[in-house]
Amino acid sequence: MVTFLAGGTGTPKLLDGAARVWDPAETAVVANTGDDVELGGHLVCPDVDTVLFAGGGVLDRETWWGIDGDTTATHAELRRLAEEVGLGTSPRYLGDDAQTAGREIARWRRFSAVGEFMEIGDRDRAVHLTRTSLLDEGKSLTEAIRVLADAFDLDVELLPMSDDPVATLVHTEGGETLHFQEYWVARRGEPPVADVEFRGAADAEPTGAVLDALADPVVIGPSNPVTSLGPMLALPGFERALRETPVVAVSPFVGDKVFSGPAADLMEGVGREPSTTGVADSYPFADAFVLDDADPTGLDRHVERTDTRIDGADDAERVARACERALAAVADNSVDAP
Ligand code: FO1
Ligand code: CA
Repeated sequence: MVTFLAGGTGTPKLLDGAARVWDPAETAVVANTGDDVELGGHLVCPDVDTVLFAGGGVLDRETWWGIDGDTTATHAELRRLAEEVGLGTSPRYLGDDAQTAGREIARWRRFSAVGEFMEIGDRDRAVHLTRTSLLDEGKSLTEAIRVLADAFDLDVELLPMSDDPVATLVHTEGGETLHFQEYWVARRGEPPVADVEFRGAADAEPTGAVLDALADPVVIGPSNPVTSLGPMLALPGFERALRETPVVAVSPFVGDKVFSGPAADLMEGVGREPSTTGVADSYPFADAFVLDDADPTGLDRHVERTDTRIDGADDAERVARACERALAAVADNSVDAP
């Protein structure tokens, strides 16, 4: 058995090759839910859905979010209506921190659908509607996602990190507090980051299914340590579980160069060096790292090297094999240890 911790695009890209290395029936994927939002009452889970759509063979692989070839008729009409009456298309926060209908719908991740600031495809929206209705019927997020995983014929076990809401909030140098999606989609990741907070994490719990999955060897793909892994690591008991199992992490950096995304800005914002060294500092529980051949970083933990650029399933398989070697080396060491 092996468990992947996934967020953004890094780990989903690695999963494309993982099926050639580990039996999918023996693979669990724990997905970040810190960047989830409710839009017009529909729960959108971007990091869960990237794994869901990739596994179901329908992911838009240009963007790594949404469904390939999806139409956007409803989204276009939501924006047209809002513009028509002068309401615009900026994010509009809703509600307060009250509990609604037994399910916590907290202000900090709840937005109006007026002028919809994220592009939600028509088929994508059907997934959010189904998920939200399953929650309204009383299912947990874990159960709702299991239903969706069955519908998309997923061959891995896909688990949200928690059934409780957690919201990744970006505090800007300008003194604003923005939900991650507002920072990333509406503001294009431009405002300088002063700090990142995982609202709700201290009161949230990893699910039993997640804790079971963390008893197996863990692979952290080249995801963003702050916004993809940060929300998981902020859950009580999560890091403790990782200390007790072999963990290998793939650096999303080559030295101080990042392949894609906002990782460098966000790491600087939280006071971490935006580099492989900063990644290693973020993962004190990791036993081994997979670094790029060209990465000059030296680490005090086991290192396997390969070309870590992932542009397709063959690249992903090569990086997954390096992860497998790293886990084998860590297992051998613990057997040899006195
Ligand atoms: N990213 C964008 O840059 N623009 C969008 O309009 C957008 C819409 C969207 C809708 C559903 C979904 O699941 C993801 C979406 N994303 C969009 C991606 C998302 O903002 C982030 O890349 C992830 O949250 C980071 O993991
Ligand atoms: Ca460990």
